Amino acid sequence: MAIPTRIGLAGLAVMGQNLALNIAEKGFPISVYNRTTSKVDETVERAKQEGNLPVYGFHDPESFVRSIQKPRVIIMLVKAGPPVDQTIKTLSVYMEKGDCIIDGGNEWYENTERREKAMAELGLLYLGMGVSGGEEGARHGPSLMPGGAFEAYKYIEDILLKVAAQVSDSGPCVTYIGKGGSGNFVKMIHNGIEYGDMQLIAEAYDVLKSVGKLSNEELHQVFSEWNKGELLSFLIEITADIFLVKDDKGDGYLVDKVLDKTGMKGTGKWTVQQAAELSVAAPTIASSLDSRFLSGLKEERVEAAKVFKSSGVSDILVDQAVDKQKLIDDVRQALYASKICSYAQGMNLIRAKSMEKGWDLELGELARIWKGGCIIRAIFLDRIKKAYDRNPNLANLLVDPEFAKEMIDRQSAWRRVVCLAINSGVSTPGMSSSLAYFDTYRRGRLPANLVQAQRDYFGAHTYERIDVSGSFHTEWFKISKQAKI
Ligand code: 2AM
Repeated sequence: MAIPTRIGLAGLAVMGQNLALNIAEKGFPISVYNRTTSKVDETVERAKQEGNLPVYGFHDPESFVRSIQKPRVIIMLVKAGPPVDQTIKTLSVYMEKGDCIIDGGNEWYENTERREKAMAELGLLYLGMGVSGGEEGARHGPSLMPGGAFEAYKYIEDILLKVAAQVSDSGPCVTYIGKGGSGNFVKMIHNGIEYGDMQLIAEAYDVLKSVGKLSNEELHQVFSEWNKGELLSFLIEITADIFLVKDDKGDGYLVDKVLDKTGMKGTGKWTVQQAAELSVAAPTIASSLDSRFLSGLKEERVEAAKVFKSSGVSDILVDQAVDKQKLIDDVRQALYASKICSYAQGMNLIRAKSMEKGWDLELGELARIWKGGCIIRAIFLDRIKKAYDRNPNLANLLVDPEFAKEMIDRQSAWRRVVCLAINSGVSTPGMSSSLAYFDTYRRGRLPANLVQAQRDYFGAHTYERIDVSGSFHTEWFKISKQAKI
């Protein structure tokens, strides 16, 4: 038995099992532990089946911890929240100064910072590491976002570099993110961006299906074709696959039988809450969250559809004749332009938090480690990385010269799709809010002057002028009553 092992992993649900097997497969003997011991045996059995991988199971926390070489590093993959605290408590009593615990769950970044401080008092190191890529990624190469004690990162850098997804032109999908809870924060924003991507793809599907009347076979072809160009990504690829799957319980395709209610675990909500906290506009991500909320109101929506139908309003308002090929091409461009806006919002959220916390995060490096392994992996991320390489202080992705050109080239198609959707009564909140974001951001003058005048009118909040510096207040009520037009 290769004891002491190089590293330990506690929490053997599917993600934990797969990550443990991945680490072992890369040549690092690993100790594993789980509260429910049957999962330990299951993991050891899998390790045997999958090529006699060096995975060593333990049923009690003490022998588990002691089996790991010093300084000990243990990755935890348990449910976020109190289970993490309980697992830390169980394991830390057997750990010694200089040992390290890594939380690989989707944890709220402030919990990680609280735990890092508490652990430091015991002389222990702590990392919060975002792990993206689902079960498949965990087993064969995830994108890893470790943040916290740099010294702890260094202990296991060699492991992470091998375990992470490998992208031929840009290396392993891992980097030291930064201090504190930055790894969890970046993973949270990654998930918010993922919400946006999925919503935008769903809207493209809805417009093509509901307005363009494309069949599932045609949708498969369209998405497969898109996956060869600028939209090439994991999510487009799996979307193309979904349209091929026939219903195993009846006629037709399975996607048409799936209930239109989206679940969620919270990271999208946290992203939008953070956007509000940081005063950073993230309308595409927010609209994808709202869409999930509204999707949950299935029964209400079915009733509402009846109310409007009886008043003569059907789901699709206008049965317009559309040129299918043109629509497909327009929707592709609308999707791409909307996606740029969504990523611009996510990146700006990360930058704002980085400045607030002094994390010094490198946005281009984040785009690089998202190029493989994770759910939002896409060829497009290479363009984002290059944009930040050209200018690390880029105020917004939209004003990078290359992205700006792409937006200009696509804006006519984008507007046509949003107009068509609006006129057809098909909601496209992600595409519409992306377009509104673009149209707001690119205007030198907004109607905010009027809002500011209203604020000064009713609340004497004062206003600034475009021509004279200083802060001003006007008796709007009195003057307007005296005014004659
Ligand atoms: P279990 O198999 O004993 O339930 C995902 O649920 C993982 O988190 C599982 O490995 C699960 O262990 C673990 N987990 C959930 N709550 C836990 C707790 N309070 N203490 C330890 N592990 C926990």
